[in-house]
Amino acid sequence: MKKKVLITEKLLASCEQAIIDRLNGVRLYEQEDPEAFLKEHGREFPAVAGFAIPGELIEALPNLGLIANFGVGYDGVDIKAAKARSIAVTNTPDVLNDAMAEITIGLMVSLARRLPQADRYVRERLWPEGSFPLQNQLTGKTVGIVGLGRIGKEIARLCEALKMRVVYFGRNKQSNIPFVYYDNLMEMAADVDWLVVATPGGAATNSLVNKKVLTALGPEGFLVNVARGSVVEEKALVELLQNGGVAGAALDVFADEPNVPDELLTLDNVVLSPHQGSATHQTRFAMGALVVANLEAFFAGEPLLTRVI
Ligand code: 8YV
Repeated sequence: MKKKVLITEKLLASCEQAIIDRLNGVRLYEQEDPEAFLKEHGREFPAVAGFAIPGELIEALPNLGLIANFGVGYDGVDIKAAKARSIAVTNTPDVLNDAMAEITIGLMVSLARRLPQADRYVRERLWPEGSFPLQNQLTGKTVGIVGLGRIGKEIARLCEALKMRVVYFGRNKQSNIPFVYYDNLMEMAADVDWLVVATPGGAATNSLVNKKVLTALGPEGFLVNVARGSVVEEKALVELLQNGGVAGAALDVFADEPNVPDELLTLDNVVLSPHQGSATHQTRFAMGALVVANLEAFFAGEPLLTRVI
């Protein structure tokens, strides 16, 4: 099979370069008329690399055999369309667990201790006028993790190091896990101080953290979302943050990112982050290397490293 890879969107520069140099990569997003380009060249590509791979794109690539997804979450890939044509899909698991856990703790500390406000307090020279108000602490609090997968487990480990009590919700109780399991998310939300969302996105988890769950979390509860905006009912969250129904939220992901609801921008009880959970040099480099390794394995006829379907 002739090596040729379609790069569907802007990826890490070094990853794109490796694909271009070693696998005849072509950037779709740089084409003047991507539709016309696909019409003319679509059949030349046995593989794509990217993270938004809708059904129409899959259709425009009649000889596609591999979708190498840049990211652990592959909710941007039309899995049904890929399955229907037996197209393999790979993702980039594990290499981002530490970065994801790190940002989660960063967001929790930022929200509990109001670090963005504290920074402004010093910059605005308010400190000489009096001390910054006392804030919340994580020590001894209970954190409920929604989705105790590879990332969730790493978050749990760091929360334990912060002397928090960890519980979790997921589809199934896991064996050899020392944390209390809830099969009912609303019940868990009612019992915890912090609810941390680390579950995959997609149809199965759409609005999983709905108004009822958020109401159960309550006026003293904090929400952290590092998963996908789709998992949380954003409108309900905004309402509850506005009327004190939830104490605060730290969000790295949004329903319609990069667009963030205006209401969130004016709230003081939120910390906002531009979907940067995995966005460190070392992690993105490792993710890029895994994308390239999967592509190379595919063209060499070897087993794919991290195949999801
Ligand atoms: C990236 C992610 O932002 O891995 C994921 O699922 O959401 C992130 O690491 C995304 O893949 C785009 O680069």
